[in-house]
Amino acid sequence: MLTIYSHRHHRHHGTAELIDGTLKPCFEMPRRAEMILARVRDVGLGDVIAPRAFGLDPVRRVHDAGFVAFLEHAWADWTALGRTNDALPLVWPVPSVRHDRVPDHIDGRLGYYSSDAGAPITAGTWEAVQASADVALTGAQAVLAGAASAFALCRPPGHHAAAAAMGGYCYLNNAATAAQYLRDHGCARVAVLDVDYHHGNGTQQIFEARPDVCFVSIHADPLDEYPYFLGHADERGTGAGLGATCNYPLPQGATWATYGAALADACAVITAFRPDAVVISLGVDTYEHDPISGFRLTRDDFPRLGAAIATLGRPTLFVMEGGYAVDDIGINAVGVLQGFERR
Ligand code: OKP
Ligand code: ZN
Repeated sequence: MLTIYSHRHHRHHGTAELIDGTLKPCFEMPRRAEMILARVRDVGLGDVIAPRAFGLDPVRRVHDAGFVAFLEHAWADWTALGRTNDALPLVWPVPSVRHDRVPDHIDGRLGYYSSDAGAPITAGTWEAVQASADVALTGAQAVLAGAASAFALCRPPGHHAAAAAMGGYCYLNNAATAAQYLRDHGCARVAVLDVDYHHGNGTQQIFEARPDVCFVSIHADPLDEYPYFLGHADERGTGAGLGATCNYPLPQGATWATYGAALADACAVITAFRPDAVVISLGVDTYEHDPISGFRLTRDDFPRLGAAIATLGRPTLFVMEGGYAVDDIGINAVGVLQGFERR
């Protein structure tokens, strides 16, 4: 399997995140991608290539132009005030206030364009974020060119990013950008299967009203896990997209017995959709030793996950999302890819 990787992800390295009421070093760190790349090379998964530069047009197919411009200029706007620490929001437009005026001040803009304080902007964030989108797009292009599968080793991740909001370590939605690119270049129907421990709220929001991109997600019940406000089983899509969104919220402590059953059901839903291509939002924070998550998948379960995805029998683009047990992230992420190829 071809891997697409950009060293430019190193340009994004947040200092701290607010967790349990205290500042801790960011769990989403450069070593995550380094460990996955090392494992790709160790097992000889296949060639590793750098991404091509696609520019921002394919990104704006799923993101608001004002939001993209905000991301591009946020660091300059922040440092223009003499600030040198990571840029973080501190005030948000709750539903009862106005959303029709975009603030000029960077503090207002950070809140307007975010869902939480979990996505710090640093000097090199925009460069890394653009590279991550290019990694996903280069993977989509490989699949369009006839590859049975490809691995977009994206960092930072993307599935919490909505059309006009960053959040949850995510800035641009790499999986959604790739899915839209597949739609724009010959695939009539595309399925996104999100297996990250956290619900892919951004991806769901981007596609929920559309019948041409189906979104299926298996994740921790939002009643007791981030992102809290989306991911319930009764969210089935809206308008023309009704029926093309499917959520499997699972209880804390879920093991393969529970997870595998949900996955089999999810695969049946995707097969019935008859997609021309499948995009996997690949998070391995479902792992039993993940430091911020509550499922109990083992190292041996990840190849099983890949084998189940292979039964879909469609061209498949894997897009890296979460996973914070950094010492084992390479074994687990590449384990999924090996399970997919071996079946
Ligand atoms: C990003 B991805 C832990 C707080 C979690 C944000 C998590 C973002 C996960 N109790 N805060 O989906 O892996
Ligand atoms: Zn996650």
